[in-house]
Amino acid sequence: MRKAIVPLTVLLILTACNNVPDKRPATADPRASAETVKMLAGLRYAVDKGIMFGHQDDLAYGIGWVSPGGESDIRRVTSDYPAVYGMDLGDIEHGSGVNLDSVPFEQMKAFAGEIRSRGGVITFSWHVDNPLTGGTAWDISSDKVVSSVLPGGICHEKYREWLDSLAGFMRSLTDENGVAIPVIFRPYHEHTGSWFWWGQNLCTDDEFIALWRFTFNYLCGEKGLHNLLFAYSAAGDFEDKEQYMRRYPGDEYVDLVGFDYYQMPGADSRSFIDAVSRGLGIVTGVAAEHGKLAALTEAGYESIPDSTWWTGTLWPAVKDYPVSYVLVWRNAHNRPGHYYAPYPGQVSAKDFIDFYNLPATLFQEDITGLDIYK
Ligand code: BMA
Repeated sequence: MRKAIVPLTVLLILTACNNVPDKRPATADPRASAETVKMLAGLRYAVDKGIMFGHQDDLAYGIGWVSPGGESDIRRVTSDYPAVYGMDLGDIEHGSGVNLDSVPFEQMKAFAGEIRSRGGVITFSWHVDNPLTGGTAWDISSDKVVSSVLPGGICHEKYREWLDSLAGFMRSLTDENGVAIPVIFRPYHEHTGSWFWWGQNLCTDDEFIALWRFTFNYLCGEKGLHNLLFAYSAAGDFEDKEQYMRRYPGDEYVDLVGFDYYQMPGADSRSFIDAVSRGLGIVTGVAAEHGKLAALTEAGYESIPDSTWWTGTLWPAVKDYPVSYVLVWRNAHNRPGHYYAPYPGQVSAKDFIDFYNLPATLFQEDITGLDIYK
């Protein structure tokens, strides 16, 4: 026994001296379920194989169709599903049956089971209403909202109830054996912008961090949820690493770091490539330093008017970075022109197939082989 201990001690000292970041799949939640720990390890492994493609509300609706069919615009174009599926929990806080975009939560639950059985990855954002004013997530009329939900604040009890409702939904996500499905939870996104009530100019850094930590501790502690990986995701216009990290709640509260970036109408491809590359340079650096995953948590070009956007703009922007996934936003069925993925006949559909065929873009069939849950 003693003989074994000495070399191990030496090894530990050497490792510490080398200052090599610890690459073990340690989840932020120290009591994360075995499946969640495995998923984090699988996601890390997949980064070496390529970049997973994700799509918001992929199974819920698309251009010219609305579920219950379980269709997918990505599948209609490529004959394959995305690897990552985004969904939004906005309105779960009110115990509503449908989210802010009218997707039934029962349907999301069914999709989660389906996605899990295919080996796909699920990520939830939360466009949560403004608890102080009763407005939407975009109601920025008060800069007291975050402080109002913190312990001692006038909306604190209400916020706990909202989290209870969210926790109930998260807990209901189980596979065919009744095992909790691990998901990536991405609350309070785009916090470096000032268009949501938790944004840059709407609360102090300390308040934001307190909001994050309270939410994490309440869900993983009091509510006993252990199937969550936490994603910290800024708006794409952050200036530098210092600004990116200013509201970082700490390594014990985060599993994945990312940001959202869109190509605006009229902006050129070069500016998108430059901005995304610059952001990924910073965020993948942070990820490496802190032992986290990195992702382009939302991206896109509304209506995709550029016929070679996928291989000519998106891919050059991301391909050189160790990124877990890139998720494009939703294909609204009831808001003309508000779509970010191609559909059959769409001007960029052919280029999307070329993008799909690149060896380093990962879709469902690619990750089935990797089995990130094992
Ligand atoms: C926004 C738009 C809105 C939508 C919201 C939440 O970017 O797509 O129409 O309600 O996301 O999904």
